[in-house]
Amino acid sequence: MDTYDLITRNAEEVVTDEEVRDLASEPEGKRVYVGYEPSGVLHLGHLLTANKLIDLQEAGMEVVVLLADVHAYLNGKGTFEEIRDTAEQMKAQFVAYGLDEAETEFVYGSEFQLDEEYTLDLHELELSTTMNRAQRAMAEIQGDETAKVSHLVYPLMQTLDIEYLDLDLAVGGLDQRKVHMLAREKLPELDYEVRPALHTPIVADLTTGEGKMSSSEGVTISMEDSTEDVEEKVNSAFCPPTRDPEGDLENPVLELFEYHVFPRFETVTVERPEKYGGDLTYESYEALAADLESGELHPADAKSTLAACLDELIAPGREKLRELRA
Ligand code: IYR
Repeated sequence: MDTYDLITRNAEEVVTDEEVRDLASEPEGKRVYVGYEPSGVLHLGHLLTANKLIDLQEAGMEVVVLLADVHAYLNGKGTFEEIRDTAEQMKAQFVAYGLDEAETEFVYGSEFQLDEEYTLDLHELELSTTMNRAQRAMAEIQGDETAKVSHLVYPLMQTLDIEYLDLDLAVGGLDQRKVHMLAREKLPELDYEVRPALHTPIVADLTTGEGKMSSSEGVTISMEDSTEDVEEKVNSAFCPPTRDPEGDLENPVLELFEYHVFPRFETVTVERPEKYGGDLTYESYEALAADLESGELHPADAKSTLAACLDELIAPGREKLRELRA
């Protein structure tokens, strides 16, 4: 796969394509990051951006994972001590999942976000950004709670992170796009460079095929799930044999194959008894999706294969989490 295709595979959008093509022409040593509010257990939402980081590492880029402790604090996720503990566990799970510890720079936000220079830049941004603009940037991150002043500071800090971590590309789920657009507008006002952004899709809820899969709403799969939990959740997933003709509903089973399985497995084998046609081996998501659509691959067989693959992907992190909690 060529470098641009590897960098952008499974991305929902890149801003701008031209800037990302530039990066792809000389990826070595370019710094890219995802920031995560520490949370105790990684779920598929985290793993989707982690898959992108693994692609970018493979493309020769330097990967930075920001453990955004100050951001989590500003977003009401607990006391600072609780958040720090959770961040340690989160880091261990990322490493177990496949982010090479030696090649990945894990940074706590509090390591640089409390410095004087950062703080003064932050105040400058506070002065030039309307409350309305900051609030709009946070709409998809903040949840239902009434906005606090902390929620307005949050996207301004996320903007500065891109400069202070000396990044060439910001990566995040589509829910981060408004913050990244704010950053593109604001960084030049402080005489800092504009950086491109790459956004991964938001995967639909497992059971309904609607909306957004996350740990707070709907059903997701996390590092806490046992093999049986994974099987049960995948078995009850929405999986119409053909994609919805109206296009409103996603097929979450296919999405998981596309965003979670094929990026991490060279081939996927569906085991079937001889009397049902024997095993099927796929080298690409497209081939599997076509067979599901044509009826060659039964949804039940697709699901059992998906459950086995997801279980294999989360097993090392699940083991790590067990150790940490023992
Ligand atoms: N807003 C992210 C967390 C976060 C991301 C980045 I990129 C930062 O620089 C800081 C925080 C979230 O919603 O989890």
